[in-house]
This record gives sequence, structure tokens and C-alpha cells, in this order.
Amino acid sequence: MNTPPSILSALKKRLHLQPDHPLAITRQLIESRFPGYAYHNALFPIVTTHQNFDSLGFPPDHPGRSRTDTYYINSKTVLRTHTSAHQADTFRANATPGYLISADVYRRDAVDRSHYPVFHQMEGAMTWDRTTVPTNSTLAAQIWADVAKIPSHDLTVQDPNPTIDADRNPLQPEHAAAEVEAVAAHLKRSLEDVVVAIFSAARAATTAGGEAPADEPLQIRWVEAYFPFTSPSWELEVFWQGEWLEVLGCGVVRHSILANAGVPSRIGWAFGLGLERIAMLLFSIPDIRLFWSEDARFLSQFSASKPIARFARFSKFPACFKDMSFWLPAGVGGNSAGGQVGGFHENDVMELVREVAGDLAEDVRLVDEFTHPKTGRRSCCYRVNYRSLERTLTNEETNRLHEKLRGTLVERLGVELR
Ligand code: FA5
Ligand code: MG
Repeated sequence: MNTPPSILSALKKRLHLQPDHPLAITRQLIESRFPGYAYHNALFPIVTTHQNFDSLGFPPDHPGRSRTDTYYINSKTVLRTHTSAHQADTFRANATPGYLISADVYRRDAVDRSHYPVFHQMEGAMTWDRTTVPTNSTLAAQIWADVAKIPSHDLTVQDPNPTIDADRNPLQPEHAAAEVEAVAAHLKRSLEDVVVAIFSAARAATTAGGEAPADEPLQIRWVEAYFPFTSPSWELEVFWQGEWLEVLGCGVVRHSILANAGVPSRIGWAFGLGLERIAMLLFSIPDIRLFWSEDARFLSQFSASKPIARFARFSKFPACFKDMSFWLPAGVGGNSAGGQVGGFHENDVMELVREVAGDLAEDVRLVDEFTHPKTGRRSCCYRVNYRSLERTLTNEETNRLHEKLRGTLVERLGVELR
């Protein structure tokens, strides 16, 4: 068990189901682009390691399984790290060819404006039955006919790679290239339709607070990706606030997953998107922590029954940067950002910051690390940016938080402060 109470208390929130919450509005807008699909929005967040990893073909030594990345309840039970944990069961039920699953997911991860340890994903999937094709047609032709039913758009999409690449993005041995080309086209067109719908709603959004509208032209691109449960696979990125922001991963479902789920004759696609990331684009919400705000100045700005309005920021409160430098315990080799060497992992620092400072920590960054030339010991320096979204923090308050954090690092990670 490595799940702190602050995380367990999020289980009952289910923000994606709270009426008028921006995540619920975003979910409903996306659902409206997938008519005829089944929507599952209340699946229980505690799943087995089999559901979350094995059923999807994660190898036994995959880093995603480690205690530094995943919240365990016990050795065989975790807080789901993605909505894909429900793929196998939903394919097995085989109730409708298409489905969407929206849910809260949990990950030990970085602390910054677009990462939070509890967030929400929407999974989508669509499959076709290869045994029910009329004799005068082919499955690929049938799928292309379905592609033609997706509303068209005139957006420029960067998609430079071939659908199939023998090394980087291989065809599965059970599939024919023509089928996969059609499935990939249906997948990409369906998701481009979502992004276009989100952006037209964002463009049309009224500006309540005099905030300058973010009217950069919409730019999106498909990049090759890897997931154990799809091949070929892609990620979709959107250009947002000067950077490419990854909004979803997707691909052609592995045949073995459908076969193990008792539907070996089906072929199709799946995707998993970050609802916060999409909602931030839709409403111009600048920081992922805001979704957890219970402040009426936040919540009252959203209504499912009114047109989309751009979020008007409360005044921006000052940031307060504080550094903490420490020696790793003797014998622990070192740290590279995001990695684990010996017994130390950066996510342990991230989590202690969340535990001590909660949502008052905006962002945590490794700013320096070095190895002492004589002793071989490693030193790290992390910079914490303290900022409240709701008020100005006093000096005493940030000092107290930072001192508490330093003490907690010593106590829990055995580091030596410098
Ligand atoms: C997955 O979780 C795959 N299950 C997606 C998938 C489904 C692929 C079906 C193929 C088929 P990934 O770890 O990249 O992939 O997460 C998916 C999306 O969740 C990301 O693109 C991002 O939008 C969002 N996301 C990931 N981590 C965080 C986080 N810490 N905070 C907020 N959003 C996040
Ligand atoms: Mg990803």
C-alpha cells in the first residue's frame, strides 16, 4: 500500500459526473460526437493488476507497474492508472461495437500546470466483425463507408508518417494492410472531428472577464507512439500556449486482446484521452489544479445549459520560489530527472510535495544535481513554486510549508539537507 489519504479522498469526487463541472461538460461535448456508442461513466476505480496491466499485454518488468508510478492498495490491486484497464471486460461484454468510458485515473507523476496525480480519461473503442461482411464487399470497403459518414473538416493536420512502418509501427500478423488503413482512417477522422468540435466551441466562447482570447490558429499533428495493447499506435498533439501538448494516445487494438475477450473475429481501434487537457483548451483553463477548486468563483463560471464561456481568471496571485538541496542517502547512486537509480525516485519527492503543500504547490523542478568527486555521493536541488490559485500566500505560510517539506524529506526519504 503506497496510497496516501489525500489520494484516497479523491475517489468519491467523480468530477466528470458533477453537473456543470467543466470536466462533465467536456465529456458530454465529446460524447455528442460519437452517436450510437455506449457510454460507461461510473466504473469502479479500484482494479486488479490483471485488468490494469496483464490483460493489456504489459510485460512483467514494465516500469508502469512499479510502486514509484502506480498507487497500490495491495500487491494485486491498484487504483487504475488508465481507462484502458476496462478494455478487456468491455470488449468481452460485446454489447455495442463502439463504446466510451470516462473515469478518474491515478498516477504518481510530475507536479506542474498540466500534470496532476488524479486526472480523468476518456477511453473510446470501435470494432468491426470480419465474419459478417456481405459477399460482394470487403471489410475495408465497409469501414471506408463508415469513414465517409464522419463529418469532414478543412483543418490542416500534420501526419507525415505512413500508417504502417515495419520497424516503428508494425502491422499485426493477424491483420491485412487494407483493413488497417481503413481502421486508422476511421480512428483519426473520428478524433480530428472531436478536436475540431472542441475548438469551434472554444472559438465561439464568450469572454466574460476581459481576458484576451487565445486565438492562435488551430494546429494539430499525429506522431507515432508505442503502447503494449495497440499496433500501429499514435499520439495526437495540439499546439497550445507555445508548445505541443499531447492530448491522447490511440491505435489498432491488439488481436490477442480481442481474442482473449472472446471476440476473435473483431478488428478495430481504441483511444485514451486526457479530459483535463481537452477541457483546458475548451475553456482556456490555465492550471490543472483549478479542476479541484471548490471556490464559487471557479465553479459558477460553468453551466451545461449555457453556451461555452471562456474562464475568467481571478487575479493572478504572486509566485514564491523556494529551493531545497539535499544529499541522497549514502549508497544510493543518483537521480536523473524522471528516472530511478538505487532507492530514490523523483516521484517520491513529487508526492511528498503534494502531501505537504497540496494544491499550493504549482510546480516542482530539478534545477541542479551533481556527484561529489571524493565521496561519490549525489546531491539534488529541487525548486518548488508555491502559489495559491485563490489568494496571496503570506511569507510565514510558505516558510512554514517549506520547512515542513524539508523535514518530511529527511524523515521519509532519509536524505541529508544541505
Ligand atoms: C494511456 O493512458 C493509454 N491508456 C491511452 C491509450 C488508450 C492508447 C487506448 C491506446 C489505446 P497515456 O499515458 O499517454 O496513455 O495517457 C493518455 C492521456 O492522458 C495523455 O495523452 C494526456 O492527455 C493524459 N495524461 C497523462 N498523464 C496525465 C497527468 N498526470 N495529468 C493529466 N493528464 C494526463
Ligand atoms: Mg502518452
